[in-house]
Amino acid sequence: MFDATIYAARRAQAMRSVGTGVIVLPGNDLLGMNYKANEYPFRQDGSFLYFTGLDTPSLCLWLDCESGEEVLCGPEPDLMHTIWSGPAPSLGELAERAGVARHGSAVGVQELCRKAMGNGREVHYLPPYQGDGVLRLARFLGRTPGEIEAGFSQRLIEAMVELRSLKDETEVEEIRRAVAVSADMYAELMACCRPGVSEMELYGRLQGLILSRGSREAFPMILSRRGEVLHNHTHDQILRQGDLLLVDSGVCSPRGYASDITRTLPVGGAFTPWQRDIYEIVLHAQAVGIASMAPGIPFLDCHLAAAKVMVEGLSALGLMRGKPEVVVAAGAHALFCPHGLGHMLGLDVHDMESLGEDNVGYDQEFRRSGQFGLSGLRMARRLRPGFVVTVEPGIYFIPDLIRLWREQGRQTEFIDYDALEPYLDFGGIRIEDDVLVTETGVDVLSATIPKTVAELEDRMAQ
Ligand SMILES: [Mn+2]
Repeated sequence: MFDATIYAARRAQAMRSVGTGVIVLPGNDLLGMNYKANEYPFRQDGSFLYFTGLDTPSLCLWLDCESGEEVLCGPEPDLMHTIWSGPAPSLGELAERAGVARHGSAVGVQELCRKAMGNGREVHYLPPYQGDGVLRLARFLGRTPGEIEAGFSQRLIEAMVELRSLKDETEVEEIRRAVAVSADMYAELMACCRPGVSEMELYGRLQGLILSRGSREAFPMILSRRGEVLHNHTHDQILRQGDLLLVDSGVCSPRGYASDITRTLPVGGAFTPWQRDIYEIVLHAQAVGIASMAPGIPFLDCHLAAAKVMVEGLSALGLMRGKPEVVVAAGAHALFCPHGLGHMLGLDVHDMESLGEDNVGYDQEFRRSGQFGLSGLRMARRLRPGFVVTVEPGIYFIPDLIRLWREQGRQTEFIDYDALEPYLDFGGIRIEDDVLVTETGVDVLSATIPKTVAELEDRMAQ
């Protein structure tokens, strides 16, 4: 945990921003995997963690925006808890750690809510994303689950996004610590990514390394020789000479901040000429995307700049044609890159996505496009110092998508479908780094993890 004063200052800022009414912020509960007592590993809610630092299930934070009163509610650990799960700090101790003056029972929050509503006060809460969270709020507020899902507070969302978007030095340091574990993990990957090794064996080794560093995954790892499947969570293949292996992975720092890194490696240690051509395009697109970033620049512009580089590169290979600005405006490049350039990173790997992607990555100035590809851009708005954003361009050859577009005669002005035929089993390449926006430009937090062709081939030859 950070010092209690940090959490107190964050809460005070949120109460000032929301201004009137009360805030009720439930933390996450334990979730049953196949029955109640066999639980998934516990993961605290990002906003609750941001306000309390408490990684304990079943708590709820109550904040009165007008009086400044703060209450931490939850169950008091009892003898049965000690017998089955070990001794745990009392609720009072937890409240003290988080700098919250008062604490109360789990039912206390319901009384506080009902009393506030009885006095005609507004109760602000964030959109719940787990069934249990919906039901808890429904109980607290005496509303139906449907009413709860619709009744979240836009004002509280905006206050949270403003606060959590701007990472201070201690938070950036946490992300650096997560990135350091990822760097070790990718070094291990480069040492053992060989033909004949199964994806599952690599997956197990990397999991072991993460755990041995006292860390855990921020999201389920993508590790696949079929990188063109964007969120491929299967690990059932054997690596073959000449494959590309795509690994997209992130871990949690001690205080819960995430890293999110992707590397694509040549199995056997050397890229084929075709692979190198595509790899260099993605790498160049990433470099241009990062170089475009600065305070005040819309991330949308960085996305479009990277997209143009991909069009130029694919045109040089004879796969596309046309003026890059025109091609990108038409969205033809999305055949190869159907996702956005990146997203915010913080306590959540897609930071604050539970608050609604548009609330985090868009604002009054930028509205989400409906165009295929661009519609997947999670973050468009202007960058500010303190933002941490991933930059992750990719080029994928998705056979079903290519065939469909060809059949439909889509974007034929810009795409040479005949030239694409030999690429149908190419797979996909993505390169992802974590980038901090500074007062003057950017700091690539994951810059030490090898990614140039020469670095990767050198490393894998060792
Ligand atoms: Mn990412």
